[in-house]
Amino acid sequence: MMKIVKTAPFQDQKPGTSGLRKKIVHATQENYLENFVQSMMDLLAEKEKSLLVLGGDGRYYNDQAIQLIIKIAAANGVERLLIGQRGILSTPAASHLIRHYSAGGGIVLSASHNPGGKDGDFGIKFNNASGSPAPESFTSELFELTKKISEYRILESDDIDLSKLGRSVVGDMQIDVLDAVADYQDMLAKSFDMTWLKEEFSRGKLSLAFDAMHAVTGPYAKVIFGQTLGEKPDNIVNAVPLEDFGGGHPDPNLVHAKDLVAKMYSKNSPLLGAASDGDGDRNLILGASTFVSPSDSLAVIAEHAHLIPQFSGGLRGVARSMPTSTALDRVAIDKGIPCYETPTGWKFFGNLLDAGMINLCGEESFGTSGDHIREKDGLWAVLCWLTICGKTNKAPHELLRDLWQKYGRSYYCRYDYEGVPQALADQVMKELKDKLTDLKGVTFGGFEVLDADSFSYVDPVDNSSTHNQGFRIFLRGGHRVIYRLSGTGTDNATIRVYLELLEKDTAKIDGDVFETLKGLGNVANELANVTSITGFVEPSVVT
Ligand code: VG1
Ligand code: CO
Repeated sequence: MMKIVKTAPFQDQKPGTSGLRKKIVHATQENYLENFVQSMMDLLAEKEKSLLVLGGDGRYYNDQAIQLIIKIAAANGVERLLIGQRGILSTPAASHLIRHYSAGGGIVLSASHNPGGKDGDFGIKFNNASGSPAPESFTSELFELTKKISEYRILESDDIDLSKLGRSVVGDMQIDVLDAVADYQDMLAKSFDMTWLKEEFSRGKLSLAFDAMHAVTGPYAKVIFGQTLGEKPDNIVNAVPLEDFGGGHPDPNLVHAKDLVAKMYSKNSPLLGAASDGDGDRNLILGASTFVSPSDSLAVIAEHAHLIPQFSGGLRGVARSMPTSTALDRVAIDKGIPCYETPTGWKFFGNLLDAGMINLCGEESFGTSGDHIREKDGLWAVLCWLTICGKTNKAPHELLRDLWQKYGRSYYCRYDYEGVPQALADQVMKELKDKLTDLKGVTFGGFEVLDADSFSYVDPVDNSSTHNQGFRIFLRGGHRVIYRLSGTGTDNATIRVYLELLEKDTAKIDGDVFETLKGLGNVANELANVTSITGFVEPSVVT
């Protein structure tokens, strides 16, 4: 039976960089998720509600949230739901299912790289019919609805058994529980030459250590890297998804993927090391004693795209988020293709991909993908690297060296100041904004400021504009410092400072990244008075 429940609105359901993210205690308040999902339902057109995809990264509260969403969907005229088995889908797999089954969209439950478990975070977002995270026009309208909601509709019914594949009916709605891996794997088999890759593995030319970080990619990695390509099970670690990610932080970087890093920096490491995040859209790429910065990874994939079956028709154009290093731009110039600079967040690539203006894009935050789906795709990026290493007979450090010799090296890293009281973070940004125009021509620690601005973006497809997307400081020599506040955190504010130092002298491209960037890091701190305003002497995380 359908029930109408009176509710009071919450004023804080504003989606951030990638959906709504809140601490579990917050997200599990009475009516909190109900309100958000009902608002989503109110915003969806009839056509979109004919078929929706539903799944999440398996973190704490995933299963309860899925049951709740099923009942609200059934009471709101959704005709069919496709759900991953046990309610689990990686973000790239969800994006693929939406496209593959021509769904009207999908609801993806994930707080991505944020910690899980009872004390961790929960997240929810809507992806549109092309599989892309909903654009800002949708999320801002959604936010407006959440501030006014007064009732929600829910079907009173028993929970659905999501452990078995197959069809069932709830109220007037049909539910299909799908294998979370199968369709995604078929899709990847079209993007890559799996038979050839498998041979390269069996000849010992390719080898991979993969760390699923107890998050969603475990089952995917076991099937794709293990069963299909033949990598040894021992080399696919932390492959059992846990609702608290084993107490770890499912963020694949040098800080949180420590075990993998230790393995790759030891003797007898495999050719490639890789890890993915909570929901499977991020990737970390390592070689023997080598860290591949995500910005360089994107540039290497662009440089060698012709070796990847998905790109056999060539790259039409590429894009990177604004803070991502300019390494990609130089490859694009060499190839004579356009390179677009978008605000942070995958949703800004959607229109460019849909319009066929780009077919490869990425972010410095360990996100890379192509036009096969509309999300970043962790395992896909690993398959790109395996393909490029195999076809060129080169290890990651050789591919990086080739890139830097040809184009110069963008030494790159990001300083994160986490848990900064919101008022202080706002003060850092406000003071910086006020002095942006005065910075021009001033020299700090040997770096001369050529220009400084607040980044705005006009989408070349629909002309929508987005403002205040971070401050860009352009320095003489092609160096940059970028400042922005995170839009995915749930604990006070996080200030992100992105450092890029362009070295064109090939005699100087082998330096240590963090050492090389220290001077620029000090300048960045001084420019924005980070230490004097926040009291943080050092960043909390450097990646
Ligand atoms: C961060 C990254 C951004 C990424 C976003 C979602 O956002 O900087 O590049 O798109 O996370 O990633 P922010 O606003 O905290 O800087 V995750 O893997 O949701 O899916
Ligand atoms: Co993610």
